[in-house]
Formats: sequence, structure tokens, C-alpha cells
Amino acid sequence: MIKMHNTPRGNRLHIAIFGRRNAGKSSLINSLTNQDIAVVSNIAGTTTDPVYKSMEILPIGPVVIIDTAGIDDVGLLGELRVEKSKEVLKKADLVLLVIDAAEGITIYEQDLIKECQQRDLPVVTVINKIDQNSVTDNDLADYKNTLGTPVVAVSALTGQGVADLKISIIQNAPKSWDDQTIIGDLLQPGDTVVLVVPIDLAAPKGRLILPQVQTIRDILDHDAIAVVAKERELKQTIDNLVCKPKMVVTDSQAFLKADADTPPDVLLTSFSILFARYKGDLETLVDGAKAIESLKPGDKVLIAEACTHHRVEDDIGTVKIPRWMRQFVGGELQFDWVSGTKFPHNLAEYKLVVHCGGCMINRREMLARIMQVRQAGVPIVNYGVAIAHLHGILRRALSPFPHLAAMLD
Ligand SMILES: Nc1nc2c(ncn2[C@@H]2O[C@H](COP(=O)(O)OP(=O)(O)OP(=O)(O)O)[C@@H](O)[C@H]2O)c(=O)[nH]1
Ligand code: SF4
Ligand SMILES: [Mg+2]
Repeated sequence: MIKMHNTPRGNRLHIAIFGRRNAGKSSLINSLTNQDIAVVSNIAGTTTDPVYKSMEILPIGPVVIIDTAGIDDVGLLGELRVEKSKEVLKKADLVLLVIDAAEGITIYEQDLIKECQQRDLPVVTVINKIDQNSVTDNDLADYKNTLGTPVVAVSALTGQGVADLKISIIQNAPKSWDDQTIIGDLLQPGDTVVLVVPIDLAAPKGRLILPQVQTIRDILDHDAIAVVAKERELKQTIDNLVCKPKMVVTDSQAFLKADADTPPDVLLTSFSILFARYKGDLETLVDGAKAIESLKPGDKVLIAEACTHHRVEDDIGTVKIPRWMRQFVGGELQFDWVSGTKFPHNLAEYKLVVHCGGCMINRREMLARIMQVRQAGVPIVNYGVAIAHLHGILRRALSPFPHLAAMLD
């Protein structure tokens, strides 16, 4: 799904595509975005000037893709084009270096990589046209050794390997790309946010959990005001405020109570939903929530947790979510559970993956996991989005994100 939207350019990952003429740079852009947006032809030198396109690549998020002219262009005009292309390096966060599998490595690729290294710019080498020229694991290892970059084999024509390329883009994007706000971009200075934090058996003794602390910090960093209450005191808290809060953020487990006690004109969401977005791909997860509706009794569902936290009685992942899902589907489902960093190999057998909020992993890891599940053709949803949907309140939980709420229409 590709969508233009209003994220300012500064936040977008700028991906520059380099390579010799006819390597398939423009074709790769079309394949990455599932759209015919770059002009492709078999005439070498089709792309002459850098072309910037803002777009959304799921699950990477908002990006700017920069198509460039071949780095092997010749003649006076050609050299000027190469110079212009190389100017793009100043604006790029990540370079995809496309090589035609039939052509191999030349001095052009080696020089470009050297230049990128000097700029501390990550490069992923893309061996293209593998539908015409197959490459073995040994070939890939040779490329990797010679160039000193990660290498992915694709066919821009058939789409083979493009999902792996997306994972590699996520894994090699620069560190600064992980710096996203949790809630601050939804607030104005002086806004009040009420955070609903249940203190139940699952709550650790004597402290708040990390997502709650991070959210408070993000609110303060944006000169807004955080008020914290248990779900029982929420109504009183709101009543006591002279001005209505801008937003209520609740623990998913207290969503129903928070929904009942939050006035309809106040935005309401959950920590899980804020963190699903913080990890970069709330849209895919909302799409995954819709897949719950097509589940049938007997279907296999994988519940995945990113760490092996201490399980409590009435645990969310092993007890509550399975119970709510059975009730929703109206019959038995076959649940499997996995925790830690690895997914099982048989992902394709599942009709849905329900993932935890991923508070202990970073955005990059979470996106790579989402991508891996999507690559197996399986929808993925997280706890917060799933619970909200199972209780019929997802639309309300998405109230700060109207374009995502509209996906439920
Ligand atoms: N078989 C095959 N052909 C491809 C593939 N990718 C691109 N091509 C073909 O290669 C030719 C060049 O593709 P482009 O995408 O225009 O290449 P480019 O690198 O943008 O070329 P310039 O803009 O001229 O530098 C076209 O005829 C494409 O159809 C692929 O994966 N497999
Ligand atoms: S990473 Fe997942 S399983 Fe671990 S504590 Fe966070 S939400 Fe729970
Ligand atoms: Mg081109």
C-alpha cells in the first residue's frame, strides 16, 4: 500500500539509488513501491537528472527515493550527469547500489562505495535481474567480500528478493532513523495528557514500566503536561481539570473503563497503539486487525512476544487474548506461542500473528519482524490494536490518527 502524506521531509528516510546505466535502478524503484513511478527503458541513460519521490513503503514508513543517472555515463554531458548524481550523496541516508547480475563489479561501483564510506553513508548492494542470471550463495559471498557491503539478490522485474531488500534497508538505515516521537508530535505546548496506569498483579512493584516512563518523558520534552491516574480515578481526574485534556492514553487492559470515562470529544488511545506507531508501522497492524474478522474456528494463530517476561496468572498473551479471540470467532482456535528473538520457520501456516507491544526491542527489530511475517503472506497485529478491535473500540483508540481510523470503514 503506498500513500503520500504529510510527514515533513526531514523525518523521511532518504534512499538514493545508484548504479551503472541500465542496471535497473528505475525498475527497482517501481518494484519497491509497487507503482510505475519511474521511467524504465532498455535505452542506456534513460534517467538523466536526479528524481526525488516522497512515498510510503510499508513497513519502512515514509521515505524519499532518489533515482539517479548511471554512474558510468560518458562524454561531456555524461560527466555532468554523474556529477549531479553524486551531489545526491549529500542528501542520502542510505544508498542502494544496483548491479546487473550479468555485468558484475567494475571500478564505478568500487569508487562509489569508497565515496559513501568517506561520508559514513550505509550502502546496500542490490544484485538485479536474477530472473535472467541466477546467482548462487557463493556468488553473493564473493560480492560481499569484494565490496564490503551487505548484498541482496533481486529481480526488479518479478519482485523476487524485494521483501529481503526491504528488511536489509530497515537493518542498515542510520541510527538517527530510530529517533521518533511517541506522542509529542500530536501535542501543542501546554496540552494536558491523562495517562491511565492500572496498578494490578501485572504491575511491577514500586515503579512504572518503560513505555509509561518514556511517554511521560516525551510529553515533558514537548512542553506538555502529564497527569497520571489509575483507571478507577480517571473520571475524577478529568472532572477536576479546569480545561479538558487533549488526550487520554490508557493501558490496553483498562481500555473499556477508560472509554466509558473519557468524554467523547477527548482523544483516546492506548500505550500499545502509540508504541506500534513509534515502532513505525501502525498502518500494517491496523490492516492486520481487520484479518481477525476473517478468522474461522480451527485456524492457527501465532502469539509472539519479543522477550521472555515473567508470566502472571490471567496473563495477557497466554490467557486473555486467546479467550477474547475465541469469543470473537465463536469457536476454538489453534494457538502457538513463541517468545524471544526468533520466529518459527512455518510462519505461512498461520492465519494471523499477534505480536506483543515490543517494548524491549527497537523500531528496526520490530519492523524487521513485521516484514518477515508479511513476507510469509501472513497478516500481523499487535496486542493493543487487537484488543481494541476485539472489544469494538479500535476506531476510538485510533482517534488521534483519523487516516488510520478511516481504514476500518
Ligand atoms: N529481466 C530483467 N530485466 C530488467 C530487470 N530490471 C530492469 N530490467 C530491464 O533493464 C532495462 C533497464 O532498466 P531501467 O530500470 O530503466 O534501468 P536504469 O538503471 O534506471 O537505467 P538508466 O536510467 O538508463 O540509467 C529495462 O529494459 C528493464 O526492463 C530485471 O530484474 N530483470
Ligand atoms: S517486549 Fe513484548 S513481551 Fe517483552 S515486556 Fe515488552 S511487550 Fe511484553
Ligand atoms: Mg533509470
